[in-house]
Amino acid sequence: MIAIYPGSFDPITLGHLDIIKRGCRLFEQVIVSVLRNPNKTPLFTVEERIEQIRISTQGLQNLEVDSFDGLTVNYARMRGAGVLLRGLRVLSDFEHELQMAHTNKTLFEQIETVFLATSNEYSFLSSSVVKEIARFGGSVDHLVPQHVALDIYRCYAKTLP
Ligand code: COD
Repeated sequence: MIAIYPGSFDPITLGHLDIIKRGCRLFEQVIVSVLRNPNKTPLFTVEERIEQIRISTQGLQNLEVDSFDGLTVNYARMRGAGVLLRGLRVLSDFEHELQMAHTNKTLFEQIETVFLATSNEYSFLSSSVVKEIARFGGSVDHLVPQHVALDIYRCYAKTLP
């Protein structure tokens, strides 16, 4: 079974990475795919995020990194995937994720959404939290892979006066 793990990954965090590694143990193939979203102004370009994910996931044999635009279910259908993999952290995630899962099911009957509960130590972690800490000069070394932390510091150093 092929599972798609779709997301923004701006940037990838240790929470994402934990879901990816666990997903790779559950499914024959996992495709981590970055949404090309023209309505958002991300910190990193799609190409930069793909590269960050590739470096972070080296050694995972059944993993592919890709990007997509449009509806996730259309992309899943095109890639022959039967599962959308998602992570759950808090109750508010659940409401939003359940709505998305139901909506996706109305668009593509064969698709199943599989939720993995966050590992305890990452339950507070999101890409937004990481960016907020870094923007105000804090350390994100314990929240993202080391090479991603360096990219983030470089990014914010550029924006400082
Ligand atoms: N622990 C566990 N899981 C985590 C953690 C953590 N610390 N951090 C994030 N996650 C999970 C998130 O809950 C999510 O499941 C996934 O990782 C990706 O997170 P993000 O924040 O990088 O990406 P999202 O949630 O912004 O991605 C949203 C999509 C791009 C998948 C969604 O907007 C989408 O499908 N868009 C395409 C248009 C579409 O098809 N719309 C119809 C659906 S209603």
